[in-house]
Amino acid sequence: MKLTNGTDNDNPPGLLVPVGSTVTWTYQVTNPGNESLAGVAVTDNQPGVHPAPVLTGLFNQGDTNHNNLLDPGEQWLYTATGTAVAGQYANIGTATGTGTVSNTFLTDTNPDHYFGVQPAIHLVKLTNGPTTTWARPVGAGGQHGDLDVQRHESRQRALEERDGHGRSRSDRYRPTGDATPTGCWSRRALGLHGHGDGDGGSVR
Ligand SMILES: [Ca+2]
Ligand SMILES: [Ca+2]
Repeated sequence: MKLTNGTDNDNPPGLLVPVGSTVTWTYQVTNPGNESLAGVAVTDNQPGVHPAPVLTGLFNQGDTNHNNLLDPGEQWLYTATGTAVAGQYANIGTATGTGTVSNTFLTDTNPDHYFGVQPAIHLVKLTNGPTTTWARPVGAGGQHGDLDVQRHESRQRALEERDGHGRSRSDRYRPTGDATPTGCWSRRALGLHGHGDGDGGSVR
């Protein structure tokens, strides 16, 4: 059996790990038969992943009788480490050994998976954007409909709020006798910049 950070993940996505963190793979090799095995070795299919035996002295930690044979009931350990990459990752461990009586070559494989997570955040800040499109009222009487009246009043309030000297900028730019019957002032008279002149065009 092969584990990632101590957990078994035969199927994706597997364990979630931070990108750049150290990943530890553990390979547990057992002998479910009744014949001792010699020449036990473990490999991994991913380049750069090299399983090494976990030793106690000169013997594998699981070689309890210190005979260098994987006997029934023993569990030998191998381990390898790597650095987590982003996204889905999979690798397969392979254990091999040979029966000491039958001389049969045996092999077994086990996969494991992790998913490297990488946090991110993104912000877009705009000034003077996006462009606002004003709809011309349908069926409104006169040169200015209700929407136009609201737009002019809103822009006048904005101008007045920006004036820090107690007088309305709209008053300063408001020429005598340029008012429409609805109380709107022409864009040119108010010093506003934009397309159109109260004609329902785009405002920037
Ligand atoms: Ca042994
Ligand atoms: Ca596994």
